[in-house]
Amino acid sequence: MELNISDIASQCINEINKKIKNLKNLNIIVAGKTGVGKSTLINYIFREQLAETGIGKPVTQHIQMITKKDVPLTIYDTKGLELGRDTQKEIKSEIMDKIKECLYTKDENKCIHCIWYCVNTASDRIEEDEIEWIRELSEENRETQVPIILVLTKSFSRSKAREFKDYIDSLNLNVCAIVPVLALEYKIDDDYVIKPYGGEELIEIMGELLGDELIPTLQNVQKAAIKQKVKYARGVVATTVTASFAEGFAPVPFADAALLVPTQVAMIASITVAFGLKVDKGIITSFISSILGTAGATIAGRTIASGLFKLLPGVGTLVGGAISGGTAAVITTALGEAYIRLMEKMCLGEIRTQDIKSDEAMSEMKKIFKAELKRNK
Ligand SMILES: Nc1nc2c(ncn2[C@@H]2O[C@H](COP(=O)(O)OP(=O)(O)OP(=O)(O)O)[C@@H](O)[C@H]2O)c(=O)[nH]1
Ligand SMILES: [Mg+2]
Repeated sequence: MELNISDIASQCINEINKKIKNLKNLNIIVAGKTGVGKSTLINYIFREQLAETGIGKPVTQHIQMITKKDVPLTIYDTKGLELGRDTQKEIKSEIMDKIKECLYTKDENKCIHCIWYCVNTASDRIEEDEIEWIRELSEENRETQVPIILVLTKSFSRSKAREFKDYIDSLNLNVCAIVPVLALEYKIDDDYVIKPYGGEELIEIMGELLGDELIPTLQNVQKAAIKQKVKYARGVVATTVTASFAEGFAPVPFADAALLVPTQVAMIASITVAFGLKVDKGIITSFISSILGTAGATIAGRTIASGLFKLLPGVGTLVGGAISGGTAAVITTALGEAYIRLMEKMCLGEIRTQDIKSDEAMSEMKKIFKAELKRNK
């Protein structure tokens, strides 16, 4: 039995595209007075600089819809909350209409899943009219139950943000969470810079609020919470392993190690989609080649097995020359973990796409894979 690396890479790409096509659309309303930092927040949290480069289209007088091709996300940006009571009332009913309209179509892809209301921490106050507005909105939203999150924008000072949060907490507004965020680094003079933060917390809370079917979308579209991506991807690995190689797994002969491939292809595809990076066949090919330690286009199942067992002393002397469920699980976990590390490094800019074929990157992937094999065995 021979494995064709190019072939497997193609399978991965197909599976990735299929999964991307099947992602549900996530729909979020972002509200708040002008200048509080809504657009900056959107660009910080989501990939593709949505607020700058997305296509904005007015849907009602005060609501603009932002979308971008190949991003399964729709943002409704509200305009005019600072223009006084009458406009605020109009915006509230436009929001409620939107929520209800989407509910009635019963189209999951159109439902409003969450509202972010933005308040500027730097201004140090939430105004009376905003408090009223949030109370009224949550009252009208009592049956529709769209979760409302208060985002404290421009939280340059963490301690000030904490105080502000405590104060808003004490108002007992009917909201799911209050999250301080700094969406853009803040420079104090030339010598002190506060880095953006709050994305991890906001995405973690979103993950708790959204239904399971929207989590892959959330991970795909967000770029501000790498830890959350890693956590989710580890979950994918764990689920794959338990679902495929738990008890009852019929041992696979060494030479047929390729039988594990479809499961592993699906796992790699899910992880890729969660990271939302542009991954092409070249990247996958390099990854597989480095893991298998081969520069050739094909590799025999037996060669892989013996190579692996060299890396796994003790497990190599296997029952009847076959790979057991336990070994399949160890190998698949190590594969998943190594791929997650690769994705993470690409997200953090530690490995650039064009460098992936470099000896350095390849040997690093191999090193991670080996270490994971040892760790999981
Ligand atoms: N340093 C820093 N500046 C911010 C942050 N958030 C917003 N700003 C700045 O505040 C100004 C207003 O931000 P926007 O994101 O345009 O505010 P907005 O709510 O979209 O405003 P409208 O579209 O007019 O309603 C811009 O100059 C931003 O650069 C932040 O987290 N850090
Ligand atoms: Mg804006």
